[in-house]
Amino acid sequence: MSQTSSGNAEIILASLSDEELVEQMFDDLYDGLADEIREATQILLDRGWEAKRVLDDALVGGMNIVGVDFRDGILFVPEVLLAANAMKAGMAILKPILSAAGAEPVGKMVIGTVKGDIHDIGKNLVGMMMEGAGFEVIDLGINTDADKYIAALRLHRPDILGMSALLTTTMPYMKVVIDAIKAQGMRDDFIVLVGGAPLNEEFGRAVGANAYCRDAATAVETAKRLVLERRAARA
Ligand code: B1M
Repeated sequence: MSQTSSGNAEIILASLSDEELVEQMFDDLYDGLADEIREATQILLDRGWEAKRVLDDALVGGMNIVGVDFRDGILFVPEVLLAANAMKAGMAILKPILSAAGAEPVGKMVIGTVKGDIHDIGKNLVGMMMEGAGFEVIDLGINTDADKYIAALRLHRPDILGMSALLTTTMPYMKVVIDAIKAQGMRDDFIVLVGGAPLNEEFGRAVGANAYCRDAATAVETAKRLVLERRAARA
């Protein structure tokens, strides 16, 4: 049973309808209430919601509201950090379910947020969805420089390199990484996928990536398709 900070009234999350609960999750994400998000995520799963639906309709939906108010100067960094933490609490419950595909890995991906950038929610989401689709994912974390990417590519020999950037000031670093990989004579060894809110297809082409992925689902589809094409071409 949880109390939320919405007003002074105690709200029993389990007593809410699905629709009310999702609305309440939007409020609780906004207020950065990790315990409530954890509990509500579990309630929706217990009610038979698919993990992907909880993620898309409740968590990502709520985070979009936070993003708009952050953009408009209604929320500030500390509040957004709390919201991000609350989202992570929900994601921690969903992750093992989304990743439960098991079986032989479909392929391997090294992923990281580029140098100068500490946004990792989208990158983590992509990693989770890729794991859910059967890929092995090696996550290099945030603020990843070219040397770290290259060391990981040499060590893990993945099918895919994934890079994430959320800032217009950090997205050009993707080209630095791709140029560094080219300089090492390794560019053709990997599929390079890029993503992040400020990017688009044109940018992906301009930096020399194989594809730009607008969201986690697109990343999974694109990764599967390109890995299959590459294996077919090499067979
Ligand atoms: Co930041 N921030 N932030 N922030 N932040 C943005 C990105 C911003 C758009 C907000 C705004 O002004 N509206 C703005 C960037 C503006 C710009 O560059 N044009 C911004 C800013 C300015 C900043 C700071 C500079 C603020 C400051 O300090 N003054 C600072 C930067 C610090 C740094 O990185 N050096 C900063 C800090 C932060 C927090 C730390 C407070 C926090 C991050 C917490 C964390 O990640 N652990 C934060 C947050 C949370 C946001 C917003 C609100 C939400 C981002 C997010 O998590 N979205 C964001 C506003 C917004 O985007 N609406 C904002 C949810 C996530 C699921 O979506 O990351 O887009 P997204 O990922 C998607 C797709 O893009 C794609 O798939 C994902 C899932 O569908 N994708 C990939 C992403 N990566 C991929 C990689 C792939 C494939 C697909 O590889 C294959």
